Amino acid sequence: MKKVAVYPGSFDPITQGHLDIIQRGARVFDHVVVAVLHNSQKKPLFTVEERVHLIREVTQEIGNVEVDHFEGLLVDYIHNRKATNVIRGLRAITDFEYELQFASMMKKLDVNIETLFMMTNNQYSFLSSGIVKEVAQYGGDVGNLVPAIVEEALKQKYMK
Ligand code: COD
Repeated sequence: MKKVAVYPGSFDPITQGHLDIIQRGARVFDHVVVAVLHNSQKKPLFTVEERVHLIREVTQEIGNVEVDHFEGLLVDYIHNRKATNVIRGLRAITDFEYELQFASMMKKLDVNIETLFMMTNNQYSFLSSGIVKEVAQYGGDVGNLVPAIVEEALKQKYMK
């Protein structure tokens, strides 16, 4: 049976840290679905369509990666996609608390879903979409932190 994993997130926008997890996840699973949360309550910088487009552009050469978006409960989406695993990235100790809660709740909702944690690549351990946006907003260089197409998209956003 094909092993399908979902890598869910806000990805507002995708960073090199996310991309590293996607590349490594694609080596572990037969198929990886990068699932962008469409959350009508939050005001992201990039629309869900923009986020999906940017992720598709930077993952197009990885054959077993698909990019999609979802609304509502992650567990329902996982069932719809007939996936068995969730991939999450772990950076510092501060991630651990939230991720423990997250994985425990997933287990409560469906005992068969296994969450796989991947340690951040050392060079991206400090990296988040939030910090990238903050630096980009004030004209700082985020060139090594996000793919080139994302850097350009950030420039366009903050030029407006
Ligand atoms: N290195 C390694 N991993 C990283 C890095 C980095 N530099 N940066 C981010 N990551 C990891 C994060 O730890 C996370 O695992 C993943 O990448 C995505 O990160 P974000 O910040 O883009 O997305 P999150 O964590 O805000 O996404 C939260 C969800 C959208 C997954 C969650 O809110 C959700 O599923 N919501 C739907 C409602 C639901 O079902 N809630 C209950 C869940 S049990």
